[in-house]
Amino acid sequence: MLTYSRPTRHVSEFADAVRDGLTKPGQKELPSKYLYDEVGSALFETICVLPEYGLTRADARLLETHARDIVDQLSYPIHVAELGSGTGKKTRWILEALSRRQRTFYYPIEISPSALAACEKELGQIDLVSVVGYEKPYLEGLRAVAKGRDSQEHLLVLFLGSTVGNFDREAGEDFLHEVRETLQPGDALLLGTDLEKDEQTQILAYDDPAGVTAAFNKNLLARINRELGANFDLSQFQHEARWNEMERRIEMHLRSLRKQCVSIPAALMKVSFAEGETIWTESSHKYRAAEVLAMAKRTGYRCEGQWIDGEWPFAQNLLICE
Ligand code: AVJ
Repeated sequence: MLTYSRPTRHVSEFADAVRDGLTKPGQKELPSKYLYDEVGSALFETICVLPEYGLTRADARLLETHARDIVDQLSYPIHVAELGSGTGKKTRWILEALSRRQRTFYYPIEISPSALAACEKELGQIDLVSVVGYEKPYLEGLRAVAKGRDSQEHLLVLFLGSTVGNFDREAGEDFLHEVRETLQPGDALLLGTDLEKDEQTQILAYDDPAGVTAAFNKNLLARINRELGANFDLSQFQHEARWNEMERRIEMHLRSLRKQCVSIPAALMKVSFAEGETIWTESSHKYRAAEVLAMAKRTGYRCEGQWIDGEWPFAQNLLICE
């Protein structure tokens, strides 16, 4: 029998989430935010350079091409907060465009310490840009940033990479509304949204032939083994990417290849799987350009600009708080 020293807050939160998700009646699930530990974040960086995953390149291309037009629509002085900055690579274009007009503070909000450190290093070197990282969940971090600002300063919030697509459509809209509530009129939200495209292209983006996305997905089980002392046999689970036509989203699952039982000591549980049963680990909702505008309008923004990539349907939406 293994014993554990008193778990840290972070470990017990993870353990609670794992227990909740794996004891759900019907479809088992795990929250996608736990995909991004140090290994997961590194695997995601690799996904971003896969030929099949055009999303990140489209996102970056739009920022590189239109950074000037985007910053021309803002009210000054303005500082930048980014939700889930990752390593912050594509943010450089916006920060450089802003630094031509003013000294800029940049507040990356990121739960992965390794990604946050990389981001501080990558973007801390731009002239006239000061980086202050927050290792916090999105809204908690954003509230802290908003609280610390002077009354005449505006905020530009970046929510790039179609991360909003991880939320169900309704929860995504609620989230935009919550972001709006932490902001002031004239503040801005730059929202990246992946657009619907043909099914084959979408599936391949989440089930690449080199197996990087499969490794990214399975790392969640490896993380449960590492952090919660579990005994998942990774060779007995298979990565699966599905297009859910009704919900217009890609779903990632892990399929149990046989009937099996796994124990997760730090979550005080044993869990059994039927052959073929899946754990649902992530959703990536895909949008229509007009749908994003309607969503923005309902949640308290007006859209000042929508830029769509010509190669990989993806939209950059500049939303201004009413
Ligand atoms: C970082 C959430 C935008 O949904 O496309 C990539 C994550 N998962 N491949 C996405 C992801 C599998 C990605 N987001």
